[in-house]
Amino acid sequence: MTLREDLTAIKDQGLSDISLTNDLKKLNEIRVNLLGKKGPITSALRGIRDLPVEQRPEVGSYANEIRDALSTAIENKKQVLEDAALNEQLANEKIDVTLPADHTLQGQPHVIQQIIDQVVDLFLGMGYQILNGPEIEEDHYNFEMMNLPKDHPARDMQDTFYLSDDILMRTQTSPMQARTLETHNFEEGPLKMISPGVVYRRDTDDPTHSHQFHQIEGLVIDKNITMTDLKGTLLTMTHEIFGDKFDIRLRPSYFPFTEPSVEVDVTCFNCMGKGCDVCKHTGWIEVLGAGMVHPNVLNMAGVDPEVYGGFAFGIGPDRFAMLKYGVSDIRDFYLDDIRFLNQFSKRG
Ligand code: FA5
Ligand code: MG
Repeated sequence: MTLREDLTAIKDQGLSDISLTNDLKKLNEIRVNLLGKKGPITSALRGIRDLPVEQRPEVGSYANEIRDALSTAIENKKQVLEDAALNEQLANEKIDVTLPADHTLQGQPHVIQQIIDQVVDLFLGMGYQILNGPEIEEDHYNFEMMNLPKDHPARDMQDTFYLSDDILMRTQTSPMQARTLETHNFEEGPLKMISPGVVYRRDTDDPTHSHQFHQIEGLVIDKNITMTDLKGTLLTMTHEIFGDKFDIRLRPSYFPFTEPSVEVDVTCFNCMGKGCDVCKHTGWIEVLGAGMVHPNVLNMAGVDPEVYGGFAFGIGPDRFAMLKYGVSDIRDFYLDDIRFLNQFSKRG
Protein backbone atom coordinates (compact mmCIF):
# COMPACT_ATOMS: atom_id res chain seq x y z
CA MET A 1 0.00 0.00 0.00
CA THR A 2 1.24 3.40 -0.84
CA LEU A 3 1.37 6.13 1.74
CA ARG A 4 -1.42 7.89 -0.10
CA GLU A 5 -3.62 4.80 0.17
CA ASP A 6 -2.76 4.57 3.86
CA LEU A 7 -3.92 8.12 4.35
CA THR A 8 -7.18 7.52 2.49
CA ALA A 9 -7.86 4.48 4.66
CA ILE A 10 -7.16 6.53 7.82
CA LYS A 11 -9.61 9.17 6.64
CA ASP A 12 -12.40 6.71 5.81
CA GLN A 13 -12.02 4.87 9.11
CA GLY A 14 -11.87 8.19 11.01
CA LEU A 15 -14.97 9.67 9.38
CA SER A 16 -16.89 6.49 10.02
CA ASP A 17 -15.84 6.43 13.72
CA ILE A 18 -16.84 10.08 14.10
CA SER A 19 -20.24 9.62 12.56
CA LEU A 20 -20.97 6.52 14.63
CA THR A 21 -20.16 7.96 18.05
CA ASN A 22 -22.87 9.58 20.16
CA ASP A 23 -20.77 10.42 23.14
CA LEU A 24 -18.69 13.54 23.72
CA LYS A 25 -16.07 11.69 25.73
CA LYS A 26 -15.61 9.06 23.02
CA LEU A 27 -15.44 11.79 20.40
CA ASN A 28 -12.58 13.37 22.30
CA GLU A 29 -10.78 10.02 22.41
CA ILE A 30 -11.19 9.70 18.64
CA ARG A 31 -9.71 13.17 18.22
CA VAL A 32 -6.67 12.36 20.37
CA ASN A 33 -6.12 8.99 18.66
CA LEU A 34 -6.44 10.38 15.11
CA LEU A 35 -4.82 13.78 15.34
CA GLY A 36 -2.55 13.43 18.39
CA LYS A 37 1.26 13.16 18.32
CA LYS A 38 1.13 9.37 18.34
CA GLY A 39 -1.71 9.16 15.82
CA PRO A 40 -1.62 7.73 12.28
CA ILE A 41 -1.59 11.11 10.54
CA THR A 42 1.47 12.28 12.40
CA SER A 43 3.29 9.07 11.63
CA ALA A 44 2.21 9.20 7.97
CA LEU A 45 3.56 12.72 7.77
CA ARG A 46 6.77 11.46 9.26
CA GLY A 47 6.93 8.77 6.48
CA ILE A 48 7.01 11.46 3.82
CA ARG A 49 10.72 11.91 4.25
CA ASP A 50 11.24 8.37 2.88
CA LEU A 51 9.51 9.25 -0.38
CA PRO A 52 11.29 10.43 -3.51
CA VAL A 53 11.68 14.22 -3.37
CA GLU A 54 9.28 14.90 -6.25
CA GLN A 55 6.39 13.04 -4.55
CA ARG A 56 6.76 14.73 -1.18
CA PRO A 57 4.80 17.97 -1.79
CA GLU A 58 1.78 16.22 -3.23
CA VAL A 59 1.50 13.60 -0.47
CA GLY A 60 2.23 16.26 2.16
CA SER A 61 -0.62 18.45 1.04
CA TYR A 62 -2.91 15.41 0.81
CA ALA A 63 -2.06 14.56 4.43
CA ASN A 64 -2.88 18.12 5.52
CA GLU A 65 -6.17 17.98 3.61
CA ILE A 66 -7.15 14.81 5.45
CA ARG A 67 -6.16 16.22 8.84
CA ASP A 68 -8.34 19.30 8.15
CA ALA A 69 -11.27 17.18 6.97
CA LEU A 70 -11.09 15.04 10.10
CA SER A 71 -10.84 17.95 12.53
CA THR A 72 -13.77 19.73 10.81
CA ALA A 73 -15.84 16.55 11.09
CA ILE A 74 -14.94 16.29 14.78
CA GLU A 75 -15.87 19.94 15.45
CA ASN A 76 -19.22 19.56 13.68
CA LYS A 77 -20.05 16.39 15.54
CA LYS A 78 -19.04 18.01 18.82
CA GLN A 79 -21.49 20.87 18.17
CA VAL A 80 -24.29 18.42 17.39
CA LEU A 81 -23.66 16.41 20.56
CA GLU A 82 -23.42 19.55 22.75
CA ASP A 83 -26.71 20.90 21.36
CA ALA A 84 -28.39 17.58 22.02
CA ALA A 85 -27.07 17.51 25.60
CA LEU A 86 -28.34 21.07 26.23
CA ASN A 87 -31.77 20.29 24.79
CA GLU A 88 -32.06 17.26 26.97
CA GLN A 89 -31.10 19.29 30.04
CA LEU A 90 -33.66 21.98 29.19
CA ALA A 91 -36.37 19.39 28.69
CA ASN A 92 -35.60 17.82 32.07
CA GLU A 93 -35.49 21.14 33.92
CA LYS A 94 -38.94 22.27 32.80
CA ILE A 95 -40.35 24.81 35.32
CA ASP A 96 -43.57 23.90 37.06
CA VAL A 97 -45.52 27.16 36.90
CA THR A 98 -48.19 25.75 39.20
CA LEU A 99 -45.80 25.66 42.18
CA PRO A 100 -46.49 28.38 44.81
CA ALA A 101 -44.21 31.40 44.30
CA ASP A 102 -41.63 32.80 46.70
CA HIS A 103 -43.00 36.15 47.89
CA THR A 104 -40.52 38.99 48.16
CA LEU A 105 -41.36 41.79 50.57
CA GLN A 106 -42.69 44.73 48.56
CA GLY A 107 -42.75 48.25 49.91
CA GLN A 108 -45.70 50.65 49.83
CA PRO A 109 -46.31 54.34 50.42
CA HIS A 110 -46.50 55.34 54.09
CA VAL A 111 -50.07 55.76 55.35
CA ILE A 112 -49.67 59.57 55.55
CA GLN A 113 -48.34 59.59 51.99
CA GLN A 114 -51.42 57.60 50.96
CA ILE A 115 -53.65 60.36 52.37
CA ILE A 116 -51.55 63.06 50.64
CA ASP A 117 -51.76 61.16 47.32
CA GLN A 118 -55.53 60.89 47.67
CA VAL A 119 -55.93 64.62 48.37
CA VAL A 120 -53.52 65.56 45.56
CA ASP A 121 -55.36 63.31 43.07
CA LEU A 122 -58.67 64.92 43.96
CA PHE A 123 -57.41 68.48 43.50
CA LEU A 124 -55.54 67.57 40.30
CA GLY A 125 -58.90 66.47 38.96
CA MET A 126 -60.35 69.88 39.89
CA GLY A 127 -57.66 71.68 37.87
CA TYR A 128 -55.25 72.68 40.65
CA GLN A 129 -51.48 72.77 40.10
CA ILE A 130 -49.38 70.75 42.54
CA LEU A 131 -46.32 72.62 43.83
CA ASN A 132 -43.38 71.74 46.05
CA GLY A 133 -41.80 74.34 48.32
CA PRO A 134 -38.54 74.50 50.27
CA GLU A 135 -38.47 73.02 53.79
CA ILE A 136 -35.62 75.38 54.65
CA GLU A 137 -37.38 78.71 54.25
CA GLU A 138 -36.75 82.40 54.69
CA ASP A 139 -38.30 84.18 57.65
CA HIS A 140 -39.48 86.62 54.97
CA TYR A 141 -41.82 84.06 53.34
CA ASN A 142 -42.67 81.92 56.38
CA PHE A 143 -43.78 84.91 58.48
CA GLU A 144 -43.42 88.42 57.08
CA MET A 145 -45.15 87.86 53.75
CA MET A 146 -47.87 86.02 55.67
CA ASN A 147 -48.66 89.20 57.59
CA LEU A 148 -46.65 88.19 60.66
CA PRO A 149 -44.05 90.93 61.11
CA LYS A 150 -41.13 90.41 63.49
CA ASP A 151 -42.32 90.52 67.12
CA HIS A 152 -45.91 89.65 66.14
CA PRO A 153 -47.27 87.64 69.09
CA ALA A 154 -48.83 84.98 66.85
CA ARG A 155 -45.30 83.85 65.92
CA ASP A 156 -45.07 82.25 69.35
CA MET A 157 -47.69 79.63 68.43
CA GLN A 158 -45.33 78.30 65.76
CA ASP A 159 -41.99 78.92 67.45
CA THR A 160 -39.54 77.04 65.38
CA PHE A 161 -36.04 75.88 64.50
CA TYR A 162 -33.93 78.77 63.24
CA LEU A 163 -30.80 78.10 61.19
CA SER A 164 -29.83 81.79 61.29
CA ASP A 165 -31.65 85.06 62.00
CA ASP A 166 -33.35 84.91 58.60
CA ILE A 167 -33.44 81.21 57.71
CA LEU A 168 -35.61 78.61 59.43
CA MET A 169 -37.25 75.21 59.07
CA ARG A 170 -40.68 76.23 57.78
CA THR A 171 -43.47 76.01 60.36
CA GLN A 172 -46.28 75.78 57.82
CA THR A 173 -46.77 75.34 54.07
CA SER A 174 -48.37 78.81 53.93
CA PRO A 175 -45.17 80.51 52.62
CA MET A 176 -46.06 78.79 49.34
CA GLN A 177 -49.03 81.18 49.16
CA ALA A 178 -46.69 84.18 49.00
CA ARG A 179 -44.28 82.45 46.62
CA THR A 180 -46.99 81.57 44.10
CA LEU A 181 -48.85 84.90 44.44
CA GLU A 182 -45.59 86.66 43.52
CA THR A 183 -45.05 84.66 40.36
CA HIS A 184 -48.57 83.92 39.08
CA ASN A 185 -49.67 85.72 35.94
CA PHE A 186 -53.39 86.43 36.41
CA GLU A 187 -53.84 87.29 32.77
CA GLU A 188 -53.38 83.59 32.07
CA GLY A 189 -56.22 82.60 34.42
CA PRO A 190 -57.07 82.07 38.09
CA LEU A 191 -54.52 80.76 40.61
CA LYS A 192 -55.43 77.31 41.95
CA MET A 193 -52.72 75.39 43.72
CA ILE A 194 -52.06 72.64 46.25
CA SER A 195 -48.69 72.34 47.99
CA PRO A 196 -48.02 69.30 50.20
CA GLY A 197 -44.91 68.93 52.33
CA VAL A 198 -43.19 68.55 55.66
CA VAL A 199 -43.17 71.32 58.29
CA TYR A 200 -41.39 71.72 61.64
CA ARG A 201 -42.34 73.24 64.97
CA ARG A 202 -40.84 73.38 68.41
CA ASP A 203 -43.97 71.61 69.69
CA THR A 204 -43.60 69.20 72.58
CA ASP A 205 -44.50 65.78 71.19
CA ASP A 206 -47.79 64.45 72.56
CA PRO A 207 -50.55 62.16 71.17
CA THR A 208 -51.78 64.82 68.71
CA HIS A 209 -48.59 66.86 68.16
CA SER A 210 -45.32 65.98 66.48
CA HIS A 211 -42.33 68.32 66.07
CA GLN A 212 -42.27 67.31 62.41
CA PHE A 213 -45.48 66.74 60.51
CA HIS A 214 -47.17 67.29 57.15
CA GLN A 215 -49.39 70.00 55.77
CA ILE A 216 -51.15 70.49 52.47
CA GLU A 217 -51.61 74.13 51.55
CA GLY A 218 -54.44 75.12 49.22
CA LEU A 219 -54.87 78.50 47.54
CA VAL A 220 -57.49 79.79 45.08
CA ILE A 221 -57.35 83.42 43.86
CA ASP A 222 -59.56 84.92 41.17
CA LYS A 223 -62.30 87.53 40.84
CA ASN A 224 -65.51 86.91 42.84
CA ILE A 225 -64.40 83.98 44.99
CA THR A 226 -66.54 83.66 48.12
CA MET A 227 -66.54 81.73 51.36
CA THR A 228 -69.21 79.47 49.86
CA ASP A 229 -66.58 78.28 47.36
CA LEU A 230 -64.27 77.49 50.28
CA LYS A 231 -66.92 75.51 52.12
CA GLY A 232 -67.95 73.59 48.99
CA THR A 233 -64.32 72.73 48.22
CA LEU A 234 -63.63 71.47 51.75
CA LEU A 235 -66.87 69.46 51.82
CA THR A 236 -65.93 67.79 48.52
CA MET A 237 -62.56 66.87 49.99
CA THR A 238 -64.10 65.53 53.21
CA HIS A 239 -66.46 63.28 51.27
CA GLU A 240 -63.58 62.02 49.15
CA ILE A 241 -61.32 61.17 52.09
CA PHE A 242 -63.77 60.08 54.78
CA GLY A 243 -67.00 59.26 52.91
CA ASP A 244 -70.32 60.94 52.17
CA LYS A 245 -71.71 60.54 55.71
CA PHE A 246 -69.19 63.04 57.06
CA ASP A 247 -70.08 66.72 57.35
CA ILE A 248 -67.99 69.79 58.10
CA ARG A 249 -68.46 72.78 60.37
CA LEU A 250 -66.69 76.13 60.10
CA ARG A 251 -65.83 77.85 63.38
CA PRO A 252 -64.60 81.45 63.59
CA SER A 253 -60.91 81.56 64.37
CA TYR A 254 -57.82 83.70 63.88
CA PHE A 255 -54.91 83.52 61.45
CA PRO A 256 -52.92 86.67 60.60
CA PHE A 257 -53.01 85.83 56.89
CA THR A 258 -56.77 85.27 56.49
CA GLU A 259 -59.78 87.43 57.26
CA PRO A 260 -62.23 86.03 58.15
CA SER A 261 -60.49 82.91 59.48
CA VAL A 262 -62.01 79.55 60.39
CA GLU A 263 -61.07 76.27 61.99
CA VAL A 264 -62.73 73.42 60.16
CA ASP A 265 -64.19 70.47 62.06
CA VAL A 266 -65.23 67.10 60.62
CA THR A 267 -67.93 64.82 62.06
CA CYS A 268 -66.39 62.67 64.79
CA PHE A 269 -65.52 59.26 63.28
CA ASN A 270 -66.12 57.54 66.60
CA CYS A 271 -69.69 58.65 67.44
CA MET A 272 -70.74 60.10 64.05
CA GLY A 273 -71.81 63.35 65.74
CA LYS A 274 -73.57 62.05 68.85
CA GLY A 275 -70.80 63.09 71.21
CA CYS A 276 -68.18 60.87 72.85
CA ASP A 277 -64.87 61.01 74.69
CA VAL A 278 -62.84 61.22 71.47
CA CYS A 279 -64.53 64.46 70.38
CA LYS A 280 -64.88 65.79 73.93
CA HIS A 281 -68.67 65.40 73.56
CA THR A 282 -68.98 67.97 70.77
CA GLY A 283 -69.54 65.53 67.90
CA TRP A 284 -66.80 67.29 65.88
CA ILE A 285 -63.02 67.04 65.45
CA GLU A 286 -60.78 69.86 64.19
CA VAL A 287 -58.76 68.99 61.09
CA LEU A 288 -57.64 72.16 59.36
CA GLY A 289 -57.37 75.94 59.29
CA ALA A 290 -58.70 78.12 56.50
CA GLY A 291 -60.04 81.53 55.55
CA MET A 292 -60.30 84.30 52.97
CA VAL A 293 -56.82 85.56 52.04
CA HIS A 294 -55.98 88.79 53.89
CA PRO A 295 -55.66 91.91 51.68
CA ASN A 296 -52.21 92.59 53.19
CA VAL A 297 -50.95 89.23 51.92
CA LEU A 298 -52.19 90.03 48.40
CA ASN A 299 -50.76 93.57 48.53
CA MET A 300 -47.31 92.47 49.72
CA ALA A 301 -47.13 89.93 46.87
CA GLY A 302 -48.08 92.57 44.29
CA VAL A 303 -51.70 91.43 43.71
CA ASP A 304 -54.43 94.11 43.83
CA PRO A 305 -56.93 93.15 46.59
CA GLU A 306 -59.53 95.47 45.06
CA VAL A 307 -59.63 93.19 42.00
CA TYR A 308 -58.58 89.75 43.20
CA GLY A 309 -59.37 87.69 46.25
CA GLY A 310 -59.93 84.12 47.33
CA PHE A 311 -59.46 81.45 49.95
CA ALA A 312 -56.65 79.44 51.45
CA PHE A 313 -56.55 76.39 53.68
CA GLY A 314 -53.94 74.31 55.51
CA ILE A 315 -54.70 70.63 55.99
CA GLY A 316 -52.98 68.37 58.51
CA PRO A 317 -52.82 64.97 56.74
CA ASP A 318 -51.34 63.36 59.87
CA ARG A 319 -54.54 64.23 61.71
CA PHE A 320 -56.58 63.02 58.71
CA ALA A 321 -54.83 59.66 58.93
CA MET A 322 -55.49 59.47 62.67
CA LEU A 323 -59.19 60.17 62.12
CA LYS A 324 -59.62 57.93 59.14
CA TYR A 325 -57.98 54.91 60.78
CA GLY A 326 -58.74 55.61 64.45
CA VAL A 327 -55.06 55.97 65.42
CA SER A 328 -54.91 57.59 68.84
CA ASP A 329 -51.21 58.57 68.92
CA ILE A 330 -49.60 60.57 66.08
CA ARG A 331 -46.15 59.35 67.13
CA ASP A 332 -47.00 55.84 65.90
CA PHE A 333 -46.72 57.15 62.34
CA TYR A 334 -43.08 58.12 62.90
CA LEU A 335 -41.76 55.08 64.77
CA ASP A 336 -41.33 53.00 61.59
CA ASP A 337 -42.68 49.85 63.24
CA ILE A 338 -43.40 47.63 60.24
CA ARG A 339 -46.17 45.78 62.14
CA PHE A 340 -48.01 49.08 62.62
CA LEU A 341 -47.45 50.31 59.06
CA ASN A 342 -48.45 47.02 57.40
CA GLN A 343 -51.99 47.50 58.70
CA PHE A 344 -52.41 50.21 56.08
CA SER A 345 -51.23 48.05 53.19
CA LYS A 346 -53.29 48.80 50.11
CA ARG A 347 -52.60 45.31 48.84
CA GLY A 348 -54.47 43.80 51.78
C1 FA5 B 1 -51.61 76.69 60.13
O1 FA5 B 1 -50.49 76.14 60.10
C2 FA5 B 1 -52.04 77.58 59.03
N1 FA5 B 1 -50.94 77.84 58.14
C3 FA5 B 1 -53.21 76.91 58.29
C4 FA5 B 1 -53.90 77.84 57.36
C5 FA5 B 1 -53.54 77.86 56.03
C6 FA5 B 1 -54.90 78.70 57.82
C7 FA5 B 1 -54.17 78.73 55.14
C8 FA5 B 1 -55.51 79.57 56.94
C9 FA5 B 1 -55.17 79.57 55.63
P1 FA5 B 1 -52.40 75.47 62.31
O2 FA5 B 1 -51.23 75.81 63.14
O3 FA5 B 1 -53.72 75.37 62.98
O4 FA5 B 1 -52.55 76.44 61.09
O5 FA5 B 1 -52.08 74.04 61.60
C10 FA5 B 1 -52.93 73.52 60.60
C11 FA5 B 1 -53.15 72.04 60.80
O6 FA5 B 1 -51.89 71.38 60.92
C12 FA5 B 1 -53.89 71.71 62.10
O7 FA5 B 1 -55.29 71.76 61.92
C13 FA5 B 1 -53.43 70.30 62.36
O8 FA5 B 1 -54.15 69.39 61.55
C14 FA5 B 1 -52.00 70.32 61.85
N2 FA5 B 1 -51.02 70.50 62.93
C15 FA5 B 1 -50.66 71.63 63.57
N3 FA5 B 1 -49.69 71.42 64.47
C16 FA5 B 1 -49.41 70.09 64.43
C17 FA5 B 1 -48.49 69.21 65.10
N4 FA5 B 1 -47.61 69.68 65.98
N5 FA5 B 1 -48.50 67.91 64.78
C18 FA5 B 1 -49.35 67.44 63.84
N6 FA5 B 1 -50.23 68.18 63.16
C19 FA5 B 1 -50.27 69.51 63.45
MG1 MG C 1 -54.86 75.02 64.99
